[in-house]
Amino acid sequence: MDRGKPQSLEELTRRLHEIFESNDINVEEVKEVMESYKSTRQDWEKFAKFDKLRYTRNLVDEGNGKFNLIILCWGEGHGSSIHDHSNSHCFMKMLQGELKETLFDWPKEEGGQMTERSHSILEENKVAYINDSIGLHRVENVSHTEGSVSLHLYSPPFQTCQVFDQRTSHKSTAQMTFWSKYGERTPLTRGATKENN
Ligand code: CSS
Ligand code: FE2
Repeated sequence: MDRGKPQSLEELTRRLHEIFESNDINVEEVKEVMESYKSTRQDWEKFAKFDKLRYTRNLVDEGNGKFNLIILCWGEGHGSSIHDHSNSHCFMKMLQGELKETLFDWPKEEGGQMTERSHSILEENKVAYINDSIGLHRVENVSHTEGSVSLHLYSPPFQTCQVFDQRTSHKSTAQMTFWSKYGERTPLTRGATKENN
């Protein structure tokens, strides 16, 4: 089914709802529809909230329980840990600026350094895809002058992931938290960490 390019983030969200009504997800179809939306700042600026210290995670849509659509804002030099995707699909579309993605193999045992497989630069409007069978990755804004904004689709949604220490391969579980939901700052609950992954 081809109905042309989504003309707004809202239209893209509607299309994604339709696609995810089916239980068989065609990765190429999702990539194509996300890539065909041309990023327009007015569509997403109300979700794009930066923090000085860490990248932020801002919930845009809960995808009828099938997926989470999240806008991540990466200040200059901000990056993630090496992490997995909790058996979910991960699609990442650039809305502004660029991000560096470094792929890693799953560690075979703890103790040794993790193997860097490859890296690439994701440019504006491009979409990257990963899942646990492909491997692990680290995502970074390596720019010294520009913030980056990316739109992530995770299906099914997940609240924790595993993070890895590059030098030792040591693995731990990290909680994913939202800096804002639907454009509103999330109140900090007692005991919640301010850490991202
Ligand atoms: N896993 C990170 C972004 S890289 S896919 C997160 O959602 O916080
Ligand atoms: Fe990731």
